[in-house]
Amino acid sequence: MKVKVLQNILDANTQMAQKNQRLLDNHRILALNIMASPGAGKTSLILKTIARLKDKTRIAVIEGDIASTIDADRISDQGVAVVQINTGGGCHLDANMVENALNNLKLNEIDLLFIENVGNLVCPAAFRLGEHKRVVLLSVPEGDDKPIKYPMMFTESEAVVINKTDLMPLLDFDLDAFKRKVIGLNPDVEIFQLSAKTGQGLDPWLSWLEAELKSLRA
Ligand SMILES: Nc1nc2c(ncn2[C@@H]2O[C@H](COP(=O)(O)OP(=O)(O)O)[C@@H](O)[C@H]2O)c(=O)[nH]1
Ligand SMILES: [Mg+2]
Repeated sequence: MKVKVLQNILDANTQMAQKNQRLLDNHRILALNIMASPGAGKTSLILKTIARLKDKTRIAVIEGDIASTIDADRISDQGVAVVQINTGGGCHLDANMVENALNNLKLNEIDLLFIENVGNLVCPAAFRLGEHKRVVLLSVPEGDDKPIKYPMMFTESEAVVINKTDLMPLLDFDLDAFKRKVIGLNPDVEIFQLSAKTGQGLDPWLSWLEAELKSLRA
């Protein structure tokens, strides 16, 4: 019985996610669901991307956190439209929350929408939001074994970003082993390695975003 209830919740969420995606498609907005552990660098990557793309791309952000507006304030300081969702304890965003957030954005003025999910390497993977692409960040200090321990996050994503590569010399992160594990789970996934702090390695990530934007508009 419990399984059935959970299934109903997931079905309802999937339907709402499809509705969100239709709305985004109608406005030709590329939406990315950014998922990772707390502190992996989600907000830092969004901020660096804003700094590099905002002159040619209209960007907006939906920030998901259990509490506070700290991240939304950081985004807003850059002059970018942002809506904060506080889940009040919930460990992930769902499609209903995102629908409410979309109602509070000027969709005609957006090309690229980042949805920063709640910091968690487990729950966000199970809930579609209406995004076009799912991106999981893994920062080097978290260790190269995480695809084995949290496989769903890696099987459900279209892109993996290895962040904090500037810390690589200090740690024993095995980059090749990590990539092998990720490709073993998800052979078609895009893998980027960068430092959201220094900006090193950012160009392939930006090129991928620009190509995705272009293909949505083609
Ligand atoms: N050394 C280093 N620190 C980073 C990098 N990216 C983010 N950080 C730091 O990691 C901490 C958490 O970053 P934040 O973007 O808030 O992570 P979030 O919780 O995933 O949004 C902050 O102190 C950042 O300055 C990176 O590439 N290298
Ligand atoms: Mg954040």
